[in-house]
Amino acid sequence: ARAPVAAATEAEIAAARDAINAKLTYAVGKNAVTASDRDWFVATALAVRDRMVDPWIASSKSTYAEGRKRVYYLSLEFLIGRLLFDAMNNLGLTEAFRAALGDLGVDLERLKTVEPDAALGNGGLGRLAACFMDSMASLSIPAYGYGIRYDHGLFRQVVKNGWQQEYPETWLSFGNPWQFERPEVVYDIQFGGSVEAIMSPTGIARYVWHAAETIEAVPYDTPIPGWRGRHVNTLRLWSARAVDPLRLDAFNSGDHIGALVEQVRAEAISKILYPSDESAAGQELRLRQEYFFVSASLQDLIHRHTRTYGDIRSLPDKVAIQLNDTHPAISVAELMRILVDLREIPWEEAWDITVRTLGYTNHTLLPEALETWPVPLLERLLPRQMQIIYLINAIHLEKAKKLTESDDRFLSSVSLIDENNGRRVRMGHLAFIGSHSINGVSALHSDLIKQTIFRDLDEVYPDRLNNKTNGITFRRWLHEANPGLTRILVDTCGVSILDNAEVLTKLEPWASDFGLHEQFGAVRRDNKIALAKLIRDRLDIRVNPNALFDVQIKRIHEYKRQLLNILETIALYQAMRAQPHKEWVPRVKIFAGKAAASYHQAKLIIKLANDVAQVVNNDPTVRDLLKVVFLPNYNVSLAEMIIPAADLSEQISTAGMEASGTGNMKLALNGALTIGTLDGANVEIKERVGDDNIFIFGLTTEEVAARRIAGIDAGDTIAKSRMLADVLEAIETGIFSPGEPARFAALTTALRHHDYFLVTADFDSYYAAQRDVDALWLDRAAWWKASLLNTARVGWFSSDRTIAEYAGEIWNVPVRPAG
Ligand code: DL6
Repeated sequence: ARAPVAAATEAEIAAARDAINAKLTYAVGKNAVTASDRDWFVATALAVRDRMVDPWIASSKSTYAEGRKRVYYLSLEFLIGRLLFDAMNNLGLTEAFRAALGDLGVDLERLKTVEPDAALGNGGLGRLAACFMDSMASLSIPAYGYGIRYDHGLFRQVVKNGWQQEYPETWLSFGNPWQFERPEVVYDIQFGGSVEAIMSPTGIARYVWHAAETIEAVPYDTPIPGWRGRHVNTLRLWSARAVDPLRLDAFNSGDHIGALVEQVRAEAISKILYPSDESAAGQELRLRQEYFFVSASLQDLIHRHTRTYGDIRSLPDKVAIQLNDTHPAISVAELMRILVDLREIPWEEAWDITVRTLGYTNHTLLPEALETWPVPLLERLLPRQMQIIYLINAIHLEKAKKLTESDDRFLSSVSLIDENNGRRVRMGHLAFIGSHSINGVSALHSDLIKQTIFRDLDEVYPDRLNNKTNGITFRRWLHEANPGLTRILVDTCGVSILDNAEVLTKLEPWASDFGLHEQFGAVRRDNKIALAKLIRDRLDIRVNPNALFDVQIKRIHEYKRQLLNILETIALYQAMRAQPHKEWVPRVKIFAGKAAASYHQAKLIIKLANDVAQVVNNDPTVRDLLKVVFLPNYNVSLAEMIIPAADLSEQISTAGMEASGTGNMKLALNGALTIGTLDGANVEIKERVGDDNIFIFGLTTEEVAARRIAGIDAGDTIAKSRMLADVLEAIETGIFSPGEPARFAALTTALRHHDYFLVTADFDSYYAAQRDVDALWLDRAAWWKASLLNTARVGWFSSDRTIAEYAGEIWNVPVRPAG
């Protein structure tokens, strides 16, 4: 497809060619004859990186010169994916580099596939952080992303005989051309030991932490250029290093392994990303990771601040720190320790500085994902921080008592210490109390956190809770992922859509235009052909590009209800078998996503999807009418292939459980129609695209809550639905697991008895909504009108809008859009 931007000039192409050649020769050490695709990729990436350095330095210089406030985004996850097209697109280099490589006999699209995905995140939360980095740079906000440079990102998923297997992922094994190592900037990170109270004539003067263990944090910087390359920010990821590379005495005495033990322990901190999406990994190593990156980041930003402004008291005026979920929540105690113990600032003043500097974003209501740490663990690992948490809690409870003197329930609910489960520190509470702003990530989610987990804290600290509905960067999820569609949008709405997503509304008057429908259809078809080829290459399954591509791509979780989708697939399959000659809408059901390694139900859902695929895809009765595909190893790059090819977007979580979702936004932007519940950001998508252009079904949040209180009687529900009963019976009699009918008993038993996620309750309305989808699909003009209106009306979900809201309402920093 033609790129949506103007072609490059001869001079630009020649300059790109020279730069790539020079890198290939002098940085990679190869010539054109011997160079592999990987060598060409590295040479190209290095040539592109060079173009970022001047604006990077200029951005930093002007931030210092103008005394601008900086934003620090602390996130344990950055799911950035590949960077080559991001960088080239934002710098306006794509066409020059494509042509230059073409002159050198190299295909840029092929090079793209050589770059490994930087999968330093589990899912939505990490991908949001990556979109935010792009938008902060595009809005010229001086910002740093701080995180961990994991040696191994999210595991590689292999599906063997239908079962998920996990293998380590090795994104760094061929080096990383984007990064700048900064070995000269190293911070000591300490753990354990004891706390000494230094006495003065009037009592305790101060506390000194004598740590037992020190490790080093070494930063690696990746420049993040914004749209049109005007501003370049830094993603600074910390790597853990032992102070000494080995214990020489042990080595010399012949203990070659023992000599390395302490080093291995130190370096384990940045070894691997925890593959846990929605549940706190109750591991000591996880807490060590969290403190490691918080301590390094705070030391770094305070060093930068005091070097520039001298006085730490001006921190809230010049610095905003955003905590991405509770993973960096220990920042509250650590910043207090730095201010009180190291800078000798009185407690009240230090607390005021801390609260005015910090903001906290909550990303989930799921109880298992709300981090808590055992008090004894914190006391052992971070003894001084634990003392500070006690003191924060004592002052906080005094304040709370003034509201409700003797209400024990209220006080135990707002306390930082959960006394019900063996004394644990509630990290969400710590982040809440220590921040001036606490936000949810969609309107519904923000309402729900106010009514549930933070209801009582909101009474003590009113006016802190707010909403910032998530967004996505259109640069990656439209311009780069779907250049064909972008070209049409530029031709129809004008080139300013590249700068301002809201301009997409100019498409609305054309929604019924037959010519535009044809163009949209042609691009979608090309994208579907490309995806069909990928499916054939990877799975040896042939799918019909004329069929409706029905897509559910996200982490596998019971609340996301891939199981509901599979049950509907089985029902459809049975209906097709019963009436093979009816006019069916041909469908390809596409699933992709990873399950946490220890999450057995989720892994069983993957197995069921694969087993259903096996039976359906090999049944001649349904021929080309129904195909089921489970694409292994879902990651950012695979999402970029699937999303532009999707006709239908499955957003079917149990209402009240998905905080926001962002895949829902990416798919709607690319023109897929949503079938979904009134959950997360689906609610706002519906408000914007209009009721006629989305398929909503199922229980509402209130109805879900009422059902759970009343006690769910799935047996009753199943008895009332012939179709659902047949589907369950088919699974239980082993139609999809011949010879092993009990294989999926853990799933069907859960459905028949407790069905916490209300799959059975929503089944009939979901099946009916899917038939509405079929009906609209058959009316091609109506379908394309709805598809166009989705694209036209979701401009608001740009992460530029989200970041502008954070900037104006939380961080108090100005934005300067590039366009
Ligand atoms: O806010 C980003 C993303 C939301 O879109 C998803 O709905 C939500 O599930 C996800 N939350 C997490 C929570 N993990 N922890 N802890 O990943 O955040």
